[in-house]
Amino acid sequence: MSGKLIVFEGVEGCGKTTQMTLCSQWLESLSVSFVLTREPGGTELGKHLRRLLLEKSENKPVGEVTELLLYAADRAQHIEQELKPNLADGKYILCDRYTDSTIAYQGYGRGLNMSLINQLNYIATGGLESDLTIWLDVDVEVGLSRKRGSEAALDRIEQETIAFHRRVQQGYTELAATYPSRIFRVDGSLSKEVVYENIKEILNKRLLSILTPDS
Ligand code: T5A
Repeated sequence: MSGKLIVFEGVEGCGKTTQMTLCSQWLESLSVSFVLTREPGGTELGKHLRRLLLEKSENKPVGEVTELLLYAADRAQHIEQELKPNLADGKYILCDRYTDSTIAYQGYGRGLNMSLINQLNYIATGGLESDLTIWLDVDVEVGLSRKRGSEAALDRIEQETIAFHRRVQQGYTELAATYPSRIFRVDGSLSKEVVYENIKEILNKRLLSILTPDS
């Protein structure tokens, strides 16, 4: 596979979508072939799974293990239909969330068994890791207040307790410390423009310098 898998991670409202849009405009200006995708919901099947996972339903709660399996199913489909073919085509993939989300949310957040999560991540991905992961680090209160300030209603996971979101944040902190050559922390509390410049610097240094030595 000759493309690159670049993943954006972080707690709710950390700015992934905003930064992925800016980065895609930059890649376009460099004539780099890329795709934008996300988990859950990067395939037709995944769109259905995303709705099931994120819709708030008072009388039909989603079980924790069910939730884990649905995220794994979404990922397995995404890998086969989107990630592998596009990587084989040499494309850059900007992906909103990947395996670290499952570790942070279902592992640290829900407290599910970490070796089970790692096994499921492996089954879903066949061992495909990101080439580089940008972790947008913001306080959970800041991220959630951004989400509350936007028009969309909070989804099922966003409505979890603050303690849950803090555990997720702790998960990202520990993941970044464990995988320093893959996960790069960017301070997501800075302005959108500054966050973008910081991400661009990392991408340029780590991935794009081969293609665009002068940019
Ligand atoms: N999940 C996912 C699991 O539990 N396990 C898994 O394995 C996986 C894959 C997916 C949910 O599923 C969970 C995690 C999630 O709960 P999502 O796709 O992340 O959900 O949901 P989105 O709504 O797309 O994303 P977020 O809610 O996390 O928001 P973003 O994309 O991080 O933030 P963004 O860019 O939309 O910005 C939010 C608001 O903040 C403003 C924006 O303008 C916007 O209004 N903003 C800033 N404001 C000030 N300063 C900045 N630097 C700003 N950047 C953005």
